Amino acid sequence: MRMTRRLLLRASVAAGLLAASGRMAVLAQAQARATGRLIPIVSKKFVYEPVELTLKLNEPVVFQLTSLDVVMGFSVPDFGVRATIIPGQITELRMTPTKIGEFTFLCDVFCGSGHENMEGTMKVVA
Ligand SMILES: [Cu+2]
Repeated sequence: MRMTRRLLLRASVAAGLLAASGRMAVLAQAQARATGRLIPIVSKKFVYEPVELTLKLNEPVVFQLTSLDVVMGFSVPDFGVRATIIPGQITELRMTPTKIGEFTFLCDVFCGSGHENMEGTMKVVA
């Protein structure tokens, strides 16, 4: 009887440890997802602010995109990433620049008469 109780105690301690380590793994994943320099970008017809970004090679960034008026897009074709920006929300887009140079980011959601010229420059430096 005493033996069984001890075994049960051990089993519950082991289960508790497993649950705790599982929670820690989830926390570590959340931290990894959140890692990256935060770069707020505000869009409105038909500009981005800032219109020029300087990023470091291989440094992960998280763009925090907002729109002051209509639905916009934010696309960086050279890095194969894009997002749709909904007014009143912060849209997060992660990217790690893996090549040096000057690249264009642009709106890829038709937003009005100035849409075709809505773009900015992304410099990636060593
Ligand atoms: Cu647009």
